[in-house]
Amino acid sequence: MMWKRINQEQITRPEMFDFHGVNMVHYYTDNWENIQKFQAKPDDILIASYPKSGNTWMSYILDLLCFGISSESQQSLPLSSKVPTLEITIPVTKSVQNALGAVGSGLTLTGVQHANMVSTSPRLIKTHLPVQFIPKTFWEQNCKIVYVARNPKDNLVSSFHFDQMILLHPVPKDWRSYFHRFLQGKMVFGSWYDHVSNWWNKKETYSNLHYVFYEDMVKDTRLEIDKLCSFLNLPHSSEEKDRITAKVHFDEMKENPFTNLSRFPGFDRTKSTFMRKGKVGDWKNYFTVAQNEEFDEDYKKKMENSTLRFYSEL
Ligand code: PPS
Repeated sequence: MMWKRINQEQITRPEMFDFHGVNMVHYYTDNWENIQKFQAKPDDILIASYPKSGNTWMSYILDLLCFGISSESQQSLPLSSKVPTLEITIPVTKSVQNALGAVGSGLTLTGVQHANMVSTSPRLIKTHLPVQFIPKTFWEQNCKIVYVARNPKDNLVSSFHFDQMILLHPVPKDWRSYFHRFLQGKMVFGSWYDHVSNWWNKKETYSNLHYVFYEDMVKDTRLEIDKLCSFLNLPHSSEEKDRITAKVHFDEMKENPFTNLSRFPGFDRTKSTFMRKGKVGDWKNYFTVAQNEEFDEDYKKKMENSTLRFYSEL
């Protein structure tokens, strides 16, 4: 729906730059003042993650949990229309800009405008921002936040494929150099290590944060749905939770045009596919033995003081 009106010709591969100590691209910083001034509502649910950690999967689960499996919007609206990405700014066609009342100077649609157009209650809002960049309104309103984290090896492999297809990110060079970029934290949205650790530490001071692991979702989706229902105080029947578990299976989401982003114009689909594999342990098909050793050694150093534990195989 929304994506049809994006002006693909104006999407050009950006450069990465240092933004307050985090590597970013302009598509996620152009609207910075308005992002920081964003007004959250107390019942907003923020779905946060490092890129390629299962945010879309979590968004769909929450959409079904909050609005029901047979709601009208399930038959008519793509997930990406219902769950705005807070920090994004993308070029849109003139008719969309006119319809928005010519907000802003360029022909763009921002995640903030999009979020303000969402009329559901609660609103589900997606972000990949590191915790220190989250607009203060979310903390002030004590919004519920779900953070999804994925083991770094699969995260790296998924990002490598994604960056080849997404026009909003710089083109990755070869696998070898991309591998080292990840270790150095030279990724869009910054270092994986900082992202997952800083969000993890936030749990100590902010109780409305539910931290979920992608690997747990793969291992036992139903159990994670139970935990989400408790966190969100959603009284679903066991049967409804079973139905939702089936509906959010990778194979279902891959075939579902409302969840597989098959219409998003910011992708070069000759390079990869959005619903790629959805597996734990795919990294073994890419890491050499030497790379795995280098990765593990570096990981130990970076994460030695963290209580975070990841599983890179099931
Ligand atoms: S994005 O573009 O940063 O928002 O990507 P994100 O949605 O966070 O993560 C994409 C990866 O999640 C996988 N995925 C799933 N895995 C298992 N089950 C389900 N239902 C599911 N839905 C999405 C998706 O395939 C990407 O991982 P890879 O490893 O590339 O397949």
